[in-house]
Amino acid sequence: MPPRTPRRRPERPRTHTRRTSAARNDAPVPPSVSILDAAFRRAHRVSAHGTGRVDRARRRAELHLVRSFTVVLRHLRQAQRSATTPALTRLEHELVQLRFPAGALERSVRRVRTAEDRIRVLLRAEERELGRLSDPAEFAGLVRRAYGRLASFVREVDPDLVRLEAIHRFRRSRPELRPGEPTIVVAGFPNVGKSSLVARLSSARPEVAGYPFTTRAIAVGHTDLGFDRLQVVDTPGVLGRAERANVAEREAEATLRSHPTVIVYVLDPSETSGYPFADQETLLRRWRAEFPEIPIIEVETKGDLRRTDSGRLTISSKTEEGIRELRARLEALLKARRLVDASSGPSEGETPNHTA
Ligand SMILES: Nc1nc2c(ncn2[C@@H]2O[C@H](COP(=O)(O)OP(=O)(O)OP(=O)(O)O)[C@@H](O)[C@H]2O)c(=O)[nH]1
Ligand SMILES: [Mg+2]
Repeated sequence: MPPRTPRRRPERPRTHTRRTSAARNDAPVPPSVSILDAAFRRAHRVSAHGTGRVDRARRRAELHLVRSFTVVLRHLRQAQRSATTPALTRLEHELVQLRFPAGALERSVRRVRTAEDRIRVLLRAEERELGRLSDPAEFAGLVRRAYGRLASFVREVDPDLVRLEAIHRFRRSRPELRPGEPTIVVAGFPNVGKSSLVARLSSARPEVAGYPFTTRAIAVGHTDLGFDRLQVVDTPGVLGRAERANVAEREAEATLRSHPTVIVYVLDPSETSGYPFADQETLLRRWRAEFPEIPIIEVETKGDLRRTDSGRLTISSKTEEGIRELRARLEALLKARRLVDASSGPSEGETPNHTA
């Protein structure tokens, strides 16, 4: 009797690199490492049944292929889904464009999809090839080669998987602005008292501090103004230097472009913010021209420090002066637009203004 060829199982490939100096320095582990590790672990937990030795070996090889490829495909799908679901609102899309290179999300999704397609094609080709083989000794070699190709496809999209995860985290770090809900955006120069006012008007408790750019990203609170739910959005300060705007200022302006129901423009006549009143009025004029379709309520805050005779509503987040009046004006404005009173709802032919 000829000596039996020892049955060779494909070795489970090692996906954990040895601890290199980079790894010791806590360099991030590429996503492909954990994806492939999960895939190969899953593939090697199979038990194959069959009528004979060859049959069983073939079945085992087939299961190794199908299981490992399926796990990888599931991870790639999940990576795309977590970055793109729920579908980005127009504002979210703008915010992502501001924080990431232009077109980065679309590019990464496309590349990961292409990798998925190539992996599916590879799986079919390897399954066909396996069907043509008859020697169990060759099965293991085929699986090993297929694993190698699979690994290289996944490694190729490592940068995209990293990017998709970053976009997913970025989206989670921003408040969920509901497109159908009336939205009040509080905006103005830095350090004028926007966050203090948002805290007075809504459930939000944003950080308040006596220096500019305390608020670096939009935040949302809710209020009811006696009726329905309203979103109150706190924004980073804007200096109005269109070409030199930092990313926080551009985030604030993107929020205004998202078509809120009403803007509350906060001016600080005391100039304790550090910015001239005249410059604050210039930005207000610019925005009025830029957003003619959005109602803007102008308020002068820090009324406990300084007041003017401009005729604008004077408020103070310290003493609460004017807050009740501001609420009443907001309520009247929203009611006039039939957005607040739940019983009336939008009238026929009227499309509610909202952040979409
Ligand atoms: N006296 C007085 N101080 C106020 C009032 N409102 C805000 N402040 C102070 O002004 C400073 C800035 O307030 P914030 O609410 O953080 O201002 P902001 O516009 O959100 O600032 P950024 O997020 O940096 O743009 C803080 O020291 C507040 O305590 C007010 O009505 N009266
Ligand atoms: Mg603030």
